[in-house]
Amino acid sequence: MEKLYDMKEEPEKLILVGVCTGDEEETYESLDELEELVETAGGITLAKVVQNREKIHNVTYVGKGKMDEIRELAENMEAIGIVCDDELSPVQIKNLEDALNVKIMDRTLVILDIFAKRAKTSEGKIQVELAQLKYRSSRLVGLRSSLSRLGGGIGTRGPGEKKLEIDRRLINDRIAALRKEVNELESQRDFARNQRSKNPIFTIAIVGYTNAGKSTLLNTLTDANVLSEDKLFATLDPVTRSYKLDSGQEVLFTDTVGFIRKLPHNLIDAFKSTLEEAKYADVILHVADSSNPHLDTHIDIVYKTLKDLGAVDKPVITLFNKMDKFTGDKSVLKDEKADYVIYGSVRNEEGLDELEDAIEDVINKQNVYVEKVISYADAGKIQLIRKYGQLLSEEYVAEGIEIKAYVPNEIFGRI
Ligand SMILES: Nc1nc2c(ncn2[C@@H]2O[C@H](COP(=O)(O)OP(=O)(O)OP(=O)(O)O)[C@@H](O)[C@H]2O)c(=O)[nH]1
Ligand SMILES: [Mg+2]
Repeated sequence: MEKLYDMKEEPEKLILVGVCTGDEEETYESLDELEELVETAGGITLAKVVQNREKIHNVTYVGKGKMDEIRELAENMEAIGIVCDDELSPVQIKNLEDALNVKIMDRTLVILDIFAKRAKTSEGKIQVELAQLKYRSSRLVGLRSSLSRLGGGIGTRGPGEKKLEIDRRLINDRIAALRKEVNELESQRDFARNQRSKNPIFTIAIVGYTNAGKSTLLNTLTDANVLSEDKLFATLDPVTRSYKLDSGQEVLFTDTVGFIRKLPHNLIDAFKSTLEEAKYADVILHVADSSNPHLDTHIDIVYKTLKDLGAVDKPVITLFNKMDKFTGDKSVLKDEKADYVIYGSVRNEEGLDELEDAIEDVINKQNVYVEKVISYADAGKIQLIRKYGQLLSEEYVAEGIEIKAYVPNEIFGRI
């Protein structure tokens, strides 16, 4: 996994801490992923500690005994901090800080740090900084000593390497200003969406777990030139590109930020308008990485996130991607919630024809069949059908042009 920062300073040496409240496998998977996140943010994992508990400790995250163990481990290994795998409350941070005397971080802080580094557009930067400051403002008491301990490192950098504000009053001013900008951007996006919905162009939202190959797909189909890399969260800003299907119909593809376990709610809030692309799409194109050993968990998380975003009751096409790297038996690749399942490799351009067939099929199911003679005076309407629907045939007869076509409801009304 590529690192985000050129480390001028020593990478932060960290101990990861998780609490297992039931599913042991899930706890370890999640910790492995946290290790990847930490590495991406420029840290080094020295050890992983798991505590089995009925539930996460309200005020100290782990129990007393575990805390002593972690303190000793941190001393012996010279760790400068710990990263807990769940979002810590202000009280938990404060208590851990007092008891362990090292830098206290959590999964959310690490994800926000990566997002800050990745943000490229001004919208992305505003959204990330807002999420970071909201996280920070509610935890200032506990965090202050943690963050000043080193004066830098994970959790202290905003978009553009800018140091995040520490002063409460300044933080609140900045949050208010950023929120205003986000609201403005949101209404612009709503406006653009409204304009789009007047043109009944069929939209396809590409969603999936981070690193599944979403941007690679968009690039392959449309020469979109979106950054696609073997990194977590390579894409933050939504990109929409038009594409002409074989039938001649035009559709729009939108690629956005990938999903992950425990996606911080501050991020979901700040990125709401971006993430909502899925909610307004006509179909969900779910890209999954078949070669990932945790595929099933990833699929569950994608559906859970879609539900949280209100993107439900839509046809779903699942593309099991990276089949070139998949070595097992295909029968284990299952997605019972999907209406269409395709196996392919975007890198080798395999499965793209089937994908297009599935899209055409979804479209045709939503379209209405028309057989009609259009007068020569209205011939312009045929252009409309070509663009938004599927013109099966046209024949010139005495009264006009006799057409057979599939068209969206809106167009049906207009002809
Ligand atoms: N082997 C293999 N690798 C692929 C395939 N498709 C994409 N990749 C690689 O997977 C990595 C991630 O691809 P991206 O397209 O950036 O993934 P993404 O889903 O957009 O990821 P985020 O933007 O981080 O959410 C890149 O290194 C791609 O080259 C494939 O079919 N086979
Ligand atoms: Mg991407």
